[in-house]
Amino acid sequence: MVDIAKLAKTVDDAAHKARSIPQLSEKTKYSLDDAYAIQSASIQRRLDRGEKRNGMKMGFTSRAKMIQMGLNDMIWGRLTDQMMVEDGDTISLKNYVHPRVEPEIAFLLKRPLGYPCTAAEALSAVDGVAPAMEIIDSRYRNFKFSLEDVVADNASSSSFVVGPWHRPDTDLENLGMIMEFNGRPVQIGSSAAILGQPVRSLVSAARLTAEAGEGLQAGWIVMAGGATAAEALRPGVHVRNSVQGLGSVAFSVTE
Ligand code: OOG
Ligand code: MG
Repeated sequence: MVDIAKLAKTVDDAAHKARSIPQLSEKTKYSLDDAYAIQSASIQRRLDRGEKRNGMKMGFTSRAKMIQMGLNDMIWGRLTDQMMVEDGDTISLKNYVHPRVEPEIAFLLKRPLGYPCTAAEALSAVDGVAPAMEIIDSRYRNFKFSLEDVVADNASSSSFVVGPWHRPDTDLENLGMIMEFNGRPVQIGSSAAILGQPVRSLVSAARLTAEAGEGLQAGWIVMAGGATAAEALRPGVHVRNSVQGLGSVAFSVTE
């Protein structure tokens, strides 16, 4: 029997204290279902500390991300209010193990979204779309993991930052995305890299959360997944993601 509660405490403690741990699978054999149960229990520990659930994130929705991490299956994770960084704020590396940043698109839902749904139905539940960035921070040493390990670790979720909201009927099909460190482009991509079009990621988010018996809720933010490979953060960088037609979102990094 896999001790879900114990493994949930292990990943939650590592995230809470920003300390790296060996991959759970080194000592324990567990399934993908177990991994999502560990994730759910670890998020419950955060909710028990007073955090509020405010969304979900999709992972490995682009080829660039799959290639960078060597995994081919879409995954998802749970977001809380404590993970949210205000646009323009400064984060301290002290709160992370080895954070990386990736350019994303975010959706804000105005009503619950179940599954099955078409892309048009998914869009009709959207209140706004925004340029965004996710700060991922695997709790595993050297940012190395199996599919089960990364799922148990809440899909490397650590922080996310969302820029100005735009009307939900904004065309998201093929928007240029440029992520800069101190004004120098470090990753260049397109929203089309996210499953061909980010709305498909929202449909997948509806499917995966419905399969988990949760669904997507009104007021939630859905992060569609990195459009490019992620970049390691270092002290002194000012990070900006500019998305064609959606403006930009930024944050700074200190020691
Ligand atoms: C896993 C999280 C993947 C994305 O946007 O593809 C992800 C990782 O790369 O550590 O957030
Ligand atoms: Mg991501």
